[in-house]
Amino acid sequence: MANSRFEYVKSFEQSDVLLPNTWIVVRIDGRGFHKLSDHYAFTKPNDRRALDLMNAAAVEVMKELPDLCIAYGVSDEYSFVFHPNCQLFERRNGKLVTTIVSTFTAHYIYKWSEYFPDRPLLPPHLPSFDGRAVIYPNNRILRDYMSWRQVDCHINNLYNTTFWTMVLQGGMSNTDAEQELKGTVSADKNEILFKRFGINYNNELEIYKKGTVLYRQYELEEPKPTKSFTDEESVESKQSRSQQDKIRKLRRKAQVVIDHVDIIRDEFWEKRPWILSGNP
Ligand code: DGT
Ligand code: MG
Ligand code: MG
Ligand code: MG
Ligand code: MG
Repeated sequence: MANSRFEYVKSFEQSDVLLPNTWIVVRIDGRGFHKLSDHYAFTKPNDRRALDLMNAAAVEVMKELPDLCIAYGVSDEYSFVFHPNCQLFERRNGKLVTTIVSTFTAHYIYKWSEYFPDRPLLPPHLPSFDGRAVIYPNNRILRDYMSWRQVDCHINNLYNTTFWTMVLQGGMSNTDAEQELKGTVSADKNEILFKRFGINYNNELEIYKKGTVLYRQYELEEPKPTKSFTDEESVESKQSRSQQDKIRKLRRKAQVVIDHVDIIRDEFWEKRPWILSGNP
């Protein structure tokens, strides 16, 4: 591009490069989904179609961005995780967040009619999402972040399941149900569900209790070395361009799995060492 006397304005742009060698989590969240879910009459407390649509859009994001190594979704939110060695967009915050938000939103809207064939999407009730990037300095803290979201899913789902059962099956008013649930712990809610409605919370669907985790499954000839990645190693192991391209190719070919499992305990991570190691 030719230089012009206007070009100095470029110097007003500020760097927003995220710290190197840290996990990057981009969390997106539906804007005003309380209202949107009412407008399109989502089933309470969980609408399976709405969750499946969130998951389908997130799978497309994973496919389009092979740099992503795992994602976790619950309700109207999704967390997308980039490995510390990720160099996508030179780790620019704005580029990463806006690309994820717009790619997700595009697929969410594109697929809407597949999941809600009887409820056409019409303005002004169009879904949109906000997004933010947060960096986490080591594996432990990244896992604590993921655990935090899954615990949140469990707490909210137990509350919502109990609340809506009291209202929809028990005929209570919203205010009365809310009042009764004030100050209760998990055991109380389990008991209300079981004693009053014969519902064993454990038998609720895993997708509701645990949320959704997306990761890549590799069907490789031989199992990958299960060496797990340490923080020191991440500093040392600067990958070359060609290494990165090779990894990207492998990731693109891998199948994106939709799972509803515990990601708090070690088992999930030990069984799939490539997620934390970033290899591939
Ligand atoms: P925000 O994020 O500040 O723009 O506001 P909201 O309204 O999106 O609030 P948020 O994100 O804290 O809570 C998510 C809302 O979405 C919550 O009010 C319930 C609704 N929602 C999400 N999934 C479902 C579902 O499966 N069924 C129903 N009925 N509602 C859902
Ligand atoms: Mg919010
Ligand atoms: Mg929201
Ligand atoms: Mg939310
Ligand atoms: Mg451009």
